[in-house]
Amino acid sequence: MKVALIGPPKSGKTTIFNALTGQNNEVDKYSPPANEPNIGIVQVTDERITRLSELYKPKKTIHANIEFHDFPGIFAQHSDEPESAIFTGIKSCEAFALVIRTFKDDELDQLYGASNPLKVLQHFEEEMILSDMVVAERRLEKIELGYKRGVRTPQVQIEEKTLRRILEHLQENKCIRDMDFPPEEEKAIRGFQFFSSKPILILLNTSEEGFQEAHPALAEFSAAGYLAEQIAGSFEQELSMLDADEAQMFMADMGISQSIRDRITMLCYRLVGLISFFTVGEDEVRAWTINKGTNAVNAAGKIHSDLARGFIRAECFSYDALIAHGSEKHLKEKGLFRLEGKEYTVQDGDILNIRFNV
Ligand SMILES: Nc1nc2c(ncn2[C@@H]2O[C@H](COP(=O)(O)OP(=O)(O)OP(=O)(O)O)[C@@H](O)[C@H]2O)c(=O)[nH]1
Ligand SMILES: [Mg+2]
Repeated sequence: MKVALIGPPKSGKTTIFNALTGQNNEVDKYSPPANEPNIGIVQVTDERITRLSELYKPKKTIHANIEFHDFPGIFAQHSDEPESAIFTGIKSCEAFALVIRTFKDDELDQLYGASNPLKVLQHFEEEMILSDMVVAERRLEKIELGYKRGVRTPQVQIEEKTLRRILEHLQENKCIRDMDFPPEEEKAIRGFQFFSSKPILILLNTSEEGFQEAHPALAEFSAAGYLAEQIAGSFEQELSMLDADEAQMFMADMGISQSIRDRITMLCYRLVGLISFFTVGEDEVRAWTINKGTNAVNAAGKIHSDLARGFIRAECFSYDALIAHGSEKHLKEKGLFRLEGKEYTVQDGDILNIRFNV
């Protein structure tokens, strides 16, 4: 999964990115916006994988991971072009983490206005909505032109109908992520990667002193249904440069119980509605990431398209049952080793072995 760190200029995106990835990219108050995003991969901590690895002693253990893309500040001026490379890059990510500055800095206040988290979110959503409107309108104009030339396939008609519905929704100043789409509509608009269709996590970047109290905006974001978290950005960046024991000591002082990686990866999972299933064996123990509600055949396709194509059955047992009973043999004796069909909804912590034939 790819998550984009976005936000106004100088809100601390790169600082938080460095803390997350252990990279050491330049953070600076006066540097001009970067042209390219910084990219880093963060392993998703899951103690279940560690336990499975101890049990199966595989040659290889592969954890799930999240790819973070740290973009330069956006929406500072109104001239941003909806089809710019930066926007295309941002929209190719499945979810956004919006970094909002709450630490005090007189110079940044002067340059970019005093910190006002609620206003920043409102501004971002308005800009995303506007940008999506431009994209939808441009496409509708092209479709109209096509109609005049006699291009009127059923697919284009579904696309047109969906885009009109989207446009109406956007004109009411509402985000696309609040809408529901039947599968054929979802498919017709998937390629647009609309800004306002993506789930958004709010990260309030706070000073070390400010971290001791919950920022008042946190409660307001939660009440409005957003997932929001307070991060002491600069402090976390410094932590990421220490060794584990030292970092633990400083974290305890600040009352932080989990590393920034664990906190943010967990929030991203919740944000997108992700779960993990596992494959195990002598060669490899591996975690796979899927959306909640994914069926067995689509989960198999995540491993390899052949497994979905030739899917016969999924041998399945749960991680919890395995740990409770100690071995696959004991599970079989207890009748906890199941055979599931294509439509079985995979559960978090399922261990799957796909029987297939191609
Ligand atoms: N006091 C304080 N300063 C911070 C914090 N986070 C970032 N800064 C400072 O704010 C400035 C900008 O930080 P960056 O991380 O580069 O911000 P950015 O959002 O990546 O900036 P652009 O990519 O240029 O938009 C730097 O001078 C940082 O040291 C923080 O938590 N506390
Ligand atoms: Mg930056």
